[in-house]
Amino acid sequence: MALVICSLEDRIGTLTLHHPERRNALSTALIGELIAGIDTFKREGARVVILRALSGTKVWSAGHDISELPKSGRDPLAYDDPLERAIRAVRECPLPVIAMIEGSVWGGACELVICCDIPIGAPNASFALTPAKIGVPYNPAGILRITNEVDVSVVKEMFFTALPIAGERAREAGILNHLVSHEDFERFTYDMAKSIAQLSPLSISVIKEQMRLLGNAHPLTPETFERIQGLRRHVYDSKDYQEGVTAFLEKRKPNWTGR
Ligand code: LCV
Repeated sequence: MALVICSLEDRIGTLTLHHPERRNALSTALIGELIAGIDTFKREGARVVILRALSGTKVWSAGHDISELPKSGRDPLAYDDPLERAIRAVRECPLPVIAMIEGSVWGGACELVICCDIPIGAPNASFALTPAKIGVPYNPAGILRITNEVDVSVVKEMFFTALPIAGERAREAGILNHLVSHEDFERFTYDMAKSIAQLSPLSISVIKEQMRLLGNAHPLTPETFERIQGLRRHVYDSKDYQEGVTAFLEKRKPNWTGR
C-alpha cells in the first residue's frame, strides 16, 4: 500500500500523505516515497507540487515517527535523518511546493509545512511544536528555518508550551499564507497551482533557489555569490527568457520549454 499517493495532471503534481493508521507519521518509508514523488514530478515536467493529506483528515501528520527516534546518546535530528531529508527535498525542489493543510500538524511536520513555499490552511488546521513533549533538543537548522518564517515570540510559545495554535493566529504568525473555508479549500488551492503552472519555470526555479541561499542568514561567501550569478545567467541567457519577453510584446501566451 502506497504511503504517499502521487498524481500528475496539467503539470500539477499532487502528493497525498496516505498512512492514516499511523496518522501520517513521517517514517523513513513514507519520507522515501515523498522524496521519490518529488523526483518523479521534476522528471515528468511538473511546474508546481501540492503536498496534502486525504480530504477530510483530522490529523495531517503526527510528525517524526517516534518509534524510529534513536535511543539516547545519538542526535535524534541529525543531518541525514529522514525528516531532515524531506525538508531539504522540499526546499531544494525547483518547483514551488504548496502545502494544503487540514487537520492537526505535529512536531517536525510543522517545520515541513513551514518550509513549503505556500502553506494554505482549512479552518481546522492546527500546528503544535512538540519536542519538549518528547525531550528532543530540536536542531539549529530547523530552529533557524522556523524562525525565518514565523514570528519568533510565537515560535517560543509553541516550543515552550507544545500547545497547538490554529486558524487566524497561525496565519498572522506567518505559518499559513492563506486560511480558506472548507468549501473553497480545494478550488482555491488548485486555482493557485494552475496560475503558477502558466509562468516561466526557469525564472521561478532560480528565484526560489536564490531565496533559499540568501535565507540561510549568513554573509554570502564568494562561492555562494558566484553560484547565484550562474543560476541567474542560466535564466537570462535562456530561450524561455526571450520567449517570455517576445510573447508579451506579441500579446500572446508564452510557450515555455524549460530551456
Ligand atoms: C509514531 C505514531 C505517532 C508518531 N510516531 O491517534 O518535533 S520533535 O522534535 O518532537 C520530532 C522528533 C517529532 O516530530 O516528534 C513527533 C512529535 N509528534 C507528536 O508529539 C504527536 C504524537 N501523536 C499524538 O499525539 C497522537 O497520535 C495524535 C494527537 C497525533 C493523534 O491522536 P489519535 O488519538 O487520533 P493515536 O494516538 O491513537 O495514534 C494512532 C496510531 O498512530 C501512532 C500511535 O502510536 C497509534 O499506533 P497504534 O494504533 O499502534 O497504537 N502514532 C501517532 N503518532 N509521531 N507513531
